[in-house]
Amino acid sequence: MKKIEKILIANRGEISVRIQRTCRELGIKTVAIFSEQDKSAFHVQYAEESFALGGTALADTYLNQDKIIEITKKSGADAIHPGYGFLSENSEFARKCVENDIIYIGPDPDTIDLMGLKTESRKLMEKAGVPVVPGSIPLSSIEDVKTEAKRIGFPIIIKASAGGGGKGMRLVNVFEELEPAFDSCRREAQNSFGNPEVYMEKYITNIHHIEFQVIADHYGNVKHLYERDCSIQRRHQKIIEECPSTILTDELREEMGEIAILATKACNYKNAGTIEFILDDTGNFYFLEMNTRLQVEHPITEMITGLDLVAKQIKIAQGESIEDLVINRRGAAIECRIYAEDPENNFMPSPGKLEVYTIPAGFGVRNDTGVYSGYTIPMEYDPMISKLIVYAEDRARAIEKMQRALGEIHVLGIKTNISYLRKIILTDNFKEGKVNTQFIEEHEEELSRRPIGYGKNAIAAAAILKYEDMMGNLPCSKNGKGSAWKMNARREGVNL
Ligand code: MV4
Repeated sequence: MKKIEKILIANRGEISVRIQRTCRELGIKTVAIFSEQDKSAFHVQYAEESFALGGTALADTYLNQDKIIEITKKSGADAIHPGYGFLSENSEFARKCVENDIIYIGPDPDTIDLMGLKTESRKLMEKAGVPVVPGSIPLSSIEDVKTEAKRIGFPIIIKASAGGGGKGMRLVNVFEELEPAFDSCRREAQNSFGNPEVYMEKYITNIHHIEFQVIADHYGNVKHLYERDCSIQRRHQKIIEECPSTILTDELREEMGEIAILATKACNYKNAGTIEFILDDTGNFYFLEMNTRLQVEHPITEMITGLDLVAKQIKIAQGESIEDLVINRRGAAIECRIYAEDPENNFMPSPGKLEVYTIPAGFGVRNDTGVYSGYTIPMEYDPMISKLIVYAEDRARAIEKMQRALGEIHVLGIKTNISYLRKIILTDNFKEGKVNTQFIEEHEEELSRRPIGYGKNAIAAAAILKYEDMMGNLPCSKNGKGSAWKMNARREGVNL
């Protein structure tokens, strides 16, 4: 057992800050890394020590394994937390950490490899008694594809073995579409993952995307921290996540939780992970994949269990047991992902300077962010501004709280999806808990209507505050900067 004293966070933005906050609480020193573009980023300012990666391209910066290992050694950090994205599911990187005597806060490299290849993980899960979607082994010829499609029955979905998270998939409804889908899926698999292997699954319709958070220590103890319902997605991008799921009965929750633990044990998993299931309308559920990292939406699980997942990750990595950990759940939590994008222009990313950014607060409100007022969101990275997380005694109160908290965010200078999120949670179906993966498509018309205005007094106040900040407390003049702010706000659909 080695107490971790200093952690390098191999990431940027909100997740770097999120991890550092727990480190600070635990008395662990933090080391941040940054690209050229991120010189003035919040995660750099927050850390005790920061090192420039010296470049702008991803391969030179957040994906530069050797450089990150070198900085870790130079800084004297004894562990690396990979966050999500970037190197977080890269077994080669995890292996390099181990070889260099650096604690990797995550599972073993072999487990990452195993779960990265979907055909391998399917095989393993099937053997362990975990339900998987009816499907095939790897397919190498079009003859095999045709035979398997006939056996499984349409609709089917062709997936890249090395894929995941919605990339490298082809839905096929009729026999004639098989060959072109197979060819293009193989090509995309080769280009995106460097591995052309594909396989086939029965396509399950009318589904809910339910994932179970699990944690496992080094002594064979595995526990689940209940589910997250991530059914509200747009083009495989999750936008709202919640727990508990509205469609799980206590009985089904217990059954899926047990299967999640079984799946975790089957791959000798250690640290925090997520078992992704699809659940159909008739209560059948299937293992889809395992995410071998901390996930974007982990805070909602923290809110309902009261447990700090990053703290658990660190303690597990330094050899502590979770045997005595009792996991309870209480209330309801919802997360909205606030993006710098324009819902009125096909969700085009809207990077640029956040001239005004007000942070929501109050009872049950959590705002995880890596930006600040005056910061320029770079165009090279994911344009997420923040994750707004609310917690309340039940779902109805959580929705009210989310609506209130969304109204407290005022952004000037760039476009955001805030009004779009407000419209989603105002729909009757969302309020009634009728969410599935088709939700966004089925509500397209309703969600494309004119945005709901921000609180007009608050936005005017924010504009005037910003104006006074720039001009030194002069009253707002008719033709000065103040009216430009108002014009901006009007263009965003606000009636000033
Ligand atoms: C599926 C599926 C239905 N049937 N596989 C999407 C992300 C990746 N982890 C796997 N995904 C899916 N795989 C079978 N056999 C449905 C999804 C899926 C989905 C599909 C279309 C639109 C939204 C979706 C959201 C979650 C999961």
